[in-house]
Amino acid sequence: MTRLNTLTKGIAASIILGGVALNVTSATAGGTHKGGHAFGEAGDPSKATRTINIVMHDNYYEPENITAKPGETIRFTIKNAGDFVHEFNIGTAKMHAAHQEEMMMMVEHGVLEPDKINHEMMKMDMGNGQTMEHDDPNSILLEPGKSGEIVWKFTEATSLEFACNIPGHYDSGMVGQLSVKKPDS
Ligand SMILES: [Cu+2]
Repeated sequence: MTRLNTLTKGIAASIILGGVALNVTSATAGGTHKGGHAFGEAGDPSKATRTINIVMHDNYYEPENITAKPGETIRFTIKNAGDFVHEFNIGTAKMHAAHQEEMMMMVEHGVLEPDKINHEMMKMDMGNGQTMEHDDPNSILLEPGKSGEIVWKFTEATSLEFACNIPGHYDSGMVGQLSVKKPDS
């Protein structure tokens, strides 16, 4: 049995028994905590100095490269122009790898369908006060035709990725480079 199957069974058990804490959540993946990350935090919309429009296609982003400055607050407006559900998630490559496991479980449990998000299932308490809901300020999950926005404050110079962690999408090219650097470096 693969590790993933074991994790999946763990979730199913939590739902049925209403017990056992689940260790794999977006809140803990990559050593993050609610609302804050080493590379930044949820931004104050009134402090956003720039808006970047992102269009999500099957399976790539437009644009595929973004540059931000340390200390800058950016408003990202995101539109899903594809036929499938897509995600815009800002993080490190390591965070995305961890998130891909969660997304796989969501698909296996029917929470995520190729072109649809089962919002009611997402809100289901897994027995430890945690849900599969994606309310992390660094990510947004959109159904086909939907739009949304994220306001993020970048704090330090670093190399990040924006990515879609729905099974298969990252590997087929749904990832872009986001470099946070001082203007003259
Ligand atoms: Cu995608």
